[in-house]
Amino acid sequence: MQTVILRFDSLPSTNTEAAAHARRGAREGVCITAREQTAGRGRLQRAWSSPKDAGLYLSIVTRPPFELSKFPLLTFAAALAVRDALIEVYRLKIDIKYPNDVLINEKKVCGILAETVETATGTAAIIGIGINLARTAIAPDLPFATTIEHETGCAPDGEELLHAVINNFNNRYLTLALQDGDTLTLAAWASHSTFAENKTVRVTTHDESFIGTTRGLSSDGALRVEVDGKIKTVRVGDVTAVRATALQT
Ligand code: BT5
Repeated sequence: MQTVILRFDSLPSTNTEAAAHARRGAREGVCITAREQTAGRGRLQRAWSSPKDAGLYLSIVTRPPFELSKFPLLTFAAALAVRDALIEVYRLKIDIKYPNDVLINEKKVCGILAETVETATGTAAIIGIGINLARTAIAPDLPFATTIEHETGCAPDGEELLHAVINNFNNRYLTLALQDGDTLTLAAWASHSTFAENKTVRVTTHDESFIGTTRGLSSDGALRVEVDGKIKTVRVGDVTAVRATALQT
């Protein structure tokens, strides 16, 4: 994928802008970035804190050559790419939390929002990535969030990280597009996420909340969670780690 970066000072959301470009026929590899987002979005219309020059806010237009059933794995490919980039540039120890968070020291440094958009030339997928660079990226009311500045003690170079994320996403995307790309991507995700196996987690969906133990990913990318000896398959919702002490109280 050949990337073209379109830079904006301020946008409501780079994902919304990228979707508009895709509808107008933008080709795969168009990457929208903004110095700030005034209406940055997470899943379920949650807000993504995006103050000026405090984070990387980018959205890549993809036109996947594979079947729709593989699309959910784009989020995994993006999380793996962010992990690759953070290790390459900052040598940080990174974890990935199901389904769309990249963590440092158990705190969220990056969120990913993959969305599909119907266009005249087929379904495009917009891969939105937000990474907290400076301490000012997050308000104190986000205790489970962190920034690269906080973790490294240095003001980060967003430009170097932007290129590392794009290059690594290209590689992970090429892998996903292979015939056995789903298997390869799921295996890579599972080997780099402490959430894949044997982790006690709380799962919260719109209609239930339960605690169980993770038992890997299913072939379509759902998280398998064992509860009272039975496997529940989690496709949507929030997953958080539960500490042993929290279970006792
Ligand atoms: C996400 O949603 O984590 C996806 C975030 C995707 C943001 C990128 S930025 C570029 C592109 N353009 C957009 O408009 N979006 C994408 P979710 O899993 O629903 O998490 C949202 C929750 O994370 C919020 O409800 C807050 O609790 C928390 N949060 C908000 N801003 C944060 C930040 N900057 N860092 C860490 N956590 C944050």
